[in-house]
Amino acid sequence: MKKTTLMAAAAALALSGGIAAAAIAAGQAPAAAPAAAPAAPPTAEEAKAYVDKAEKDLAGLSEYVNKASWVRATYITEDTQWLEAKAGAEFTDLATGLAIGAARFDKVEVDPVTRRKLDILKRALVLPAPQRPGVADQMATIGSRMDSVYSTGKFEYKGKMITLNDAEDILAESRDPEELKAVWEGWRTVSPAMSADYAQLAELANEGSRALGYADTGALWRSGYDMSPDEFAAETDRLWQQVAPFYKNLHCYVRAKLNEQYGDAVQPKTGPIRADLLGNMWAQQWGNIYPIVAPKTDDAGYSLDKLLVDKGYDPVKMVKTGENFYSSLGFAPLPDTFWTRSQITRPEGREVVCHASAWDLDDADDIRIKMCTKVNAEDFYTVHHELGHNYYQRAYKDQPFIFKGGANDGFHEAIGDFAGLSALTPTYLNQIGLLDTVPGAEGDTPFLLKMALDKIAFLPFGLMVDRWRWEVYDGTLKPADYNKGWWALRTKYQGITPPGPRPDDAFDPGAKYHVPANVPYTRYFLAHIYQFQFHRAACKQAGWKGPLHRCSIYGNKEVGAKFNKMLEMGQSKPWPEALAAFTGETRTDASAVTEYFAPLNTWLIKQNKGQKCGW
Ligand code: X8Z
Ligand code: ZN
Repeated sequence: MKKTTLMAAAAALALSGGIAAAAIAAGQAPAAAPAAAPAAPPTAEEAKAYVDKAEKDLAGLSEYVNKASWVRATYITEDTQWLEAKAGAEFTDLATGLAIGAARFDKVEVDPVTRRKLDILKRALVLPAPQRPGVADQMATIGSRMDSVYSTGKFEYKGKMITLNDAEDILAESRDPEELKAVWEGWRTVSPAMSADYAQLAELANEGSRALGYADTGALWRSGYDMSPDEFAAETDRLWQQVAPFYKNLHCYVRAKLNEQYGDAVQPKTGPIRADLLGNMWAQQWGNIYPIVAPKTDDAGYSLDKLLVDKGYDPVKMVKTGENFYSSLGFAPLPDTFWTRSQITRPEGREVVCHASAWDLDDADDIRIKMCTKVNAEDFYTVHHELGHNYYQRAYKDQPFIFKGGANDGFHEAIGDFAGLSALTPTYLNQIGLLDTVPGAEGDTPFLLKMALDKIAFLPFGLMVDRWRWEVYDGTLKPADYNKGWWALRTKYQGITPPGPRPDDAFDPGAKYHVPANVPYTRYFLAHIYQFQFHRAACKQAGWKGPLHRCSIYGNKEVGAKFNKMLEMGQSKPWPEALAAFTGETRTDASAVTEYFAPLNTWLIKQNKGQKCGW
């Protein structure tokens, strides 16, 4: 959990931006409560000693908690859920006590390193628990259960019980609107079972967050960015405004193409887009419908899905290829244990969490991925994404325990995506023998359109998931309105609508992994901006003079070395310093996104002429 960037676990977890993941979830009164406040104000020496001991205690428990979570995520049974919840609650107890104890030093003048560690300790929990006996266990149990319900969810389709993986394949490939609707709705029959659990967990986490001095759990989540929670919310608004006009152009173009494909009765020419027509279970990345929206004149020249199959790739070869990319930048090969301990494909005969994640079990060398890899372009990309987490974890392994984390959680998500931006270029695919001929300029619009279907389409989704949770946590949304509130945001930001009326008991947020797993989501919105800032800076360092989308840093050891310098910092410094170390910039800036896609935006505006865009 700790460094697990995406922890499935119940109780908890996922803290890539902070201390241990595990800490993150529930927590009750610490078994051994921190010492009661002494009569005299505490001293700077006491603060330092407190932090040193906290690091030792947390590090001491971390591997055990991580292993319990790993076992549950790769072998879901009643027993492994029990073990994970027990270990998670223990860790949370410890972390909760340490967070409360850290507040004692709020007014003490301490050195900057100790201050930063105290601050991180206070906000390290994703779901803090109230200090009442048994509540940490209760929260950890609910968390583990929700994640397991999601991960083992199945529904009947055409007389067969199918998994999320099966359903995703149908959403990606089928062009039959009746079938799409049935499968989209079918997956959402799994989540109503979680809604009462979700509401209860939210209420308890809020109580825990308030005890730590935060307005609510949303404010706690927004406090991890070296600025105030309100400033951070405003910052995400600012970034969204930078990219929203481009998203609207893409939405307009895609809607027109879907209308051509399906007709007015299925996809009208105006208004929101039907969510099940976009090739993805959550309409979060639209690359799978590229064939429907492909430009009539220009040809992409290749399909990565097809190349991978034609060249005989298997899941292990995909991961080896990902490793080779990082090696070309100068990163050391993955340890042998990575290969013997990772879960690369879905195992037979047992239930597992298939949602991809990267793990660091021992806060040092025992790094692994857990995927149910399929041989397709999407997972080729995901492999680079997950390995990015692992290389980050290894780069900061010599930092003190509390600083082992991403500069912020968005950085953690952006590392592998940054690698992926180079690894998807035709030039790179050609260099590694996947693609025989690199297309000329005629390939640019198709390439950029495909990228935008994933990267630009994602932005409003990346934003709205936590907007919904912020409203849950601040009380704007009551449980009875959870689903209505979800769709209000889906429509407002993404311009999409469900394929039919939603049942009264629907809990559609629960059909997206990160909601039952309690993994904060704004990190992915940020990552979709940082990765372009990293890419622009890297290409500049490499002396690249062409368009950004054609730049690949494959094989560039100087860029790799400089990148590694940023990774090695972990979260020891405020994130603007980490950003500056690699890019020279100190602000999050979506101009790198608009620069990368500028030729496509011009093209979209031309295609959309005469259309009434917006919804
Ligand atoms: O959850 C993930 C990664 C693991 S950290 C596979 N992602 C988000 C998602 O799938 O919803 C990557 C992109 C967004
Ligand atoms: Zn990730």
